[in-house]
Amino acid sequence: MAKFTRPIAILSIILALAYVFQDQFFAKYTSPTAVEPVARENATFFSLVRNSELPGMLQSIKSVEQRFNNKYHYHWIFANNEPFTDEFKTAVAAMCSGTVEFSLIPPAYWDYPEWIDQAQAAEVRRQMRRKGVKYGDNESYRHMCRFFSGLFYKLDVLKPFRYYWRVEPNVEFRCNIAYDPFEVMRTQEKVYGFTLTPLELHTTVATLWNATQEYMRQYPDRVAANNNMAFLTDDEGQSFNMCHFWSNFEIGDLDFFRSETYTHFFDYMDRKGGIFYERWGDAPLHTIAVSMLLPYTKLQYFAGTGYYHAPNLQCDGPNWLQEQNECICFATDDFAWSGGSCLTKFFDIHQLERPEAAPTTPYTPIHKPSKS
Ligand SMILES: Nc1nc2c(ncn2[C@@H]2O[C@H](COP(=O)(O)OP(=O)(O)O)[C@@H](O)[C@H]2O)c(=O)[nH]1
Ligand SMILES: *[C@@H]1O[C@H](CO)[C@@H](O)[C@H](O)[C@H]1NC(C)=O
Ligand SMILES: *[C@@H]1O[C@H](CO)[C@@H](O)[C@H](O)[C@H]1NC(C)=O
Ligand SMILES: *[C@@H]1O[C@H](CO)[C@@H](O)[C@H](O)[C@H]1NC(C)=O
Ligand SMILES: [Mg+2]
Repeated sequence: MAKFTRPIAILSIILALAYVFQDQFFAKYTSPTAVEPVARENATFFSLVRNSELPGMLQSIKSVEQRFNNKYHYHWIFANNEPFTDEFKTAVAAMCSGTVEFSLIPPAYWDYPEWIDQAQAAEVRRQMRRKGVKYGDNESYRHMCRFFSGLFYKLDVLKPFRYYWRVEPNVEFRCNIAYDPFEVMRTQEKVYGFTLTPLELHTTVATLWNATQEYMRQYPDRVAANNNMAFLTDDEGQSFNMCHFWSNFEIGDLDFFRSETYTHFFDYMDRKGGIFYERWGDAPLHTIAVSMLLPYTKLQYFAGTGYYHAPNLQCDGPNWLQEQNECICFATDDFAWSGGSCLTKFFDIHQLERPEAAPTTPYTPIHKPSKS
């Protein structure tokens, strides 16, 4: 009997080992994606999101994967001020083609700084509620704005990375992105990439422009030459025209945000208290920072992505490109170059060549300054 059992035992062990390590043994024959590996940049996706937003997050991931990331498999970081549920983590990990990481935001990053008078902040929220200001009475929204303005880039999970691409729940890319925007950032030495440029609600930023001018007067050496400040005013600096880069889409250089140049600006603005006493958003704060502290050549407009975040859509590619990139959008629905958008101003003031198919209408001021 021993004569037979020993070979059978050995065979069983070999079969068991083969079963356990089958992925390693057979991957190169069976993997459907056995193609040349695509060069990847030092970059990650980044999403701040709540457990309750899981369906919208999955929809955004699906869109990003289909339109871009299925070729690259970039890492994706999800951050939350509350622990993610197992349901959230499992579903999201299954939808991402790259590695995923979940980050619990330190409580101090989702709290009031000690110089903020919380009773005054609560009073402002009550007033804004009476006036019907969007998100005006919303406390968590302000923590979100402060987190994106001055804190997200300090998270340990982002330390290993140079570039991030912010993705919110319920957004879509309605065209294929047939190149790597991260590669554009690195090779063209860009610091901040944007798509849509709408107007801010002036009731939420009543003293932001004053604070900005004060900063420029106090720290003239920090204001970059060839900057983008003209983008933000239609009356030679007297007032803010409400133009800003819509930060729900942004691709940025984390080394800039982590630098003393940026953090000095953020700390100054944070001390002013406008995030809580008004409703300064991360979008105008990022926009002012990159427009003041950098030459405009560091800013990159990413055309033709079909990016959609309600209610605005970018659909500005020429027909041939829309076909090539399988766009599901119509140029007639494009917001990027429309009269309600500030994009024409960005191209006009810097004498940049507009993308093919973009309208040639020059910028005309759209924000009516409030005379109060
Ligand atoms: N974890 C977490 N994420 C939030 C919270 N509030 C907003 N967010 C996220 O912050 C981003 C901006 O919020 P959103 O509701 O889309 O604001 P809007 O685009 O200005 O209307 C989205 O990615 C949200 O998922 C919150 O209280 N907790
Ligand atoms: C606060 O704003 C968030 C969006 O950031 C929204 O989802 C939530 O419903 C708002 N909460 C209140 C109480 O209005
Ligand atoms: C990626 O970028 C970060 C930040 O600049 C840097 O510390 C890190 O060394 C880079 N990693 C690689 C692999 O180049
Ligand atoms: C802005 O500053 C000017 C003086 O520089 C002042 O007259 C004006 O009241 C300030 N506006 C606000 C809204 O604080
Ligand atoms: Mg949003």
